[in-house]
Amino acid sequence: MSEHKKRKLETEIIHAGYHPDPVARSVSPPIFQTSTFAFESAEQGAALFSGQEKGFIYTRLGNPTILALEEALAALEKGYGALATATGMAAVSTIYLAFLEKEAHLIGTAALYGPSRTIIETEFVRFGVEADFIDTSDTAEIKKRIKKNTRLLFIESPANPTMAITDLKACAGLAREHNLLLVVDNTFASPVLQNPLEFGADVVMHSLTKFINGHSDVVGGAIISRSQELHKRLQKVLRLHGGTMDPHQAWLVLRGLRTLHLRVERAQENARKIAAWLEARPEVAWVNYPGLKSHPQHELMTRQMTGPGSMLSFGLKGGYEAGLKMINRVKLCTLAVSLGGIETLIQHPASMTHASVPREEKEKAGITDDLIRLSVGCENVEDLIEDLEQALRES
Ligand code: LCS
Repeated sequence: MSEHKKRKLETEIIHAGYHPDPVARSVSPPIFQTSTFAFESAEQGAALFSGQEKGFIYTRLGNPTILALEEALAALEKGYGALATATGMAAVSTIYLAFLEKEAHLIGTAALYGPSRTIIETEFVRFGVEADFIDTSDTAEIKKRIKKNTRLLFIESPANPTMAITDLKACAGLAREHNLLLVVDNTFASPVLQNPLEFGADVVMHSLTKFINGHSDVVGGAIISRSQELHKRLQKVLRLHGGTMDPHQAWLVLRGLRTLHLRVERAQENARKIAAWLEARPEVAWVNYPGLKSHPQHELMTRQMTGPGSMLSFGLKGGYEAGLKMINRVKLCTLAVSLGGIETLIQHPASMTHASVPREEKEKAGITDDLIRLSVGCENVEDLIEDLEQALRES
């Protein structure tokens, strides 16, 4: 990202989507906590429903507080438009419903967030949808798997929890060549570190629960599209199946969003130090962190991200048993799933976030039993290292 773009982003994070209301001129946006909006006349109601007139009708179809968040997200991801959803999984299911028809084929990153693949393998399979979940950091392998009925290339990069990185520009090239849609789950990077639409992706999604809200107190999701056509298609499906956001939820996410760059930068600084420290420890067998030279896609990360972020995973020489002991011994880090909040969280993906993925598939995706995931927060880094050290000492 150029200096100019970074400068623009840092100001947009604070201001995008804000339009002072003309009556009270409140500096914080109002929360329109209403399910429905009054029509001036029967004629106006009909005009709003037919689309002849623009305006709010009913909160599942749109609401000013939700719109403020959507405008901010569209600006940060440089998209045509954004849709806020009830959760990250509502964003995933809306995308699948909108673009997968009966007997369609999807290619996805093997190390996806567990439920993003489980919903295909246990639910969409009922409609004949088939999928190949593969190592998408290998572009040649993606090319081999493309079939006549392939519709979607669903990439998570960096991936949860292996931190594998996929070449977005190469994927966009394959998508154009084979007439597929490229969707990128950008949750782990956030718009501060990566803008997939700039590399040619068609649709970007987020679990807003993570970095964008950033305070582990709200769930939410978002879908940002490159074009009006894609946006309209997704909007239609979202409004019909009803996975929309609530106005109060949107307000909370918007409040969290306003400090996104500050939190991401501080957490990343901490993660760089912790990853280097872990890599040097005698008890540690391996560390997956895109900021380390030992990461297989370190060079690719520097081309498509502005920084490696604050998520990492590692394994101990003592394997699963030692890892379990360690995560039971931490005191400052919290043993919990989720990620991207201001506090440091530690968890065991094989038995927690990815428990729904069959064991054999987990192994293939690199989600081994010894893998521990760390979402580094914004605490003092020396305190975090002290905590990890005491937890490691007797593992
Ligand atoms: N995409 C990614 C990359 C995620 O990490 C998650 C949730 C989702 C989508 C789904 O979002 P949600 O519906 O939860 O807002 N990831 C979680 C995790 O790693 N631990 O707990 C949840």
